[in-house]
Amino acid sequence: MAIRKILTAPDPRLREISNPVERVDDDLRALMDDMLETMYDAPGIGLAAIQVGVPLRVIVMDLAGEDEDPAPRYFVNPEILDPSEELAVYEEGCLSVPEFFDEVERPAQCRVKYLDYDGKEQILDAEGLLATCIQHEMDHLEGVLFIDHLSRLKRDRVLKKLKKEQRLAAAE
Ligand code: GNR
Ligand code: NI
Repeated sequence: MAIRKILTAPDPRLREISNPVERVDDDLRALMDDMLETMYDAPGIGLAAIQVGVPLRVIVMDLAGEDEDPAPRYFVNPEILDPSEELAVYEEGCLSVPEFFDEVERPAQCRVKYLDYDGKEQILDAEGLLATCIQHEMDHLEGVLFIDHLSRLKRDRVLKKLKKEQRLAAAE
């Protein structure tokens, strides 16, 4: 396993639409293992493959609390079914938009159809943070960041700050 570098906005690769996985094989499991290790190291509660520069429809997640046992989840080719009309607001953050958090409104519940770590089809009913996190990660697969759900003023302000930080880091 290896920790990979997480891309940060405005890296254009984060705007790519990720491709469906054709087969859940050992190569794909090696990618998922790396993604999980990278996510734990960051630390974060979810990670989409494009965040490490791989444009495949793969997500890893672990919502277990600090004093709970690890509970890794793997989603390959996920599809959202039956999003609820009821909405919920969560304060979101993103490893690709470091040090910025804001509230985003999304369907409170949804169902996800996906392939698991072994390539077996699964259906999961999600609510609360799980539903929010799945939708945040699904957005990554379409090249969408959580700041795209905010006002243009807020989004442009964040992107400008990130650009400046990257310019300063590159000049070191
Ligand atoms: O670590 C993360 N926390 C988080 C908090 C609220 C809503 C979504 C997330 S996902 C984020 C990790 C990440 O960037 N995943 O793409
Ligand atoms: Ni994110």
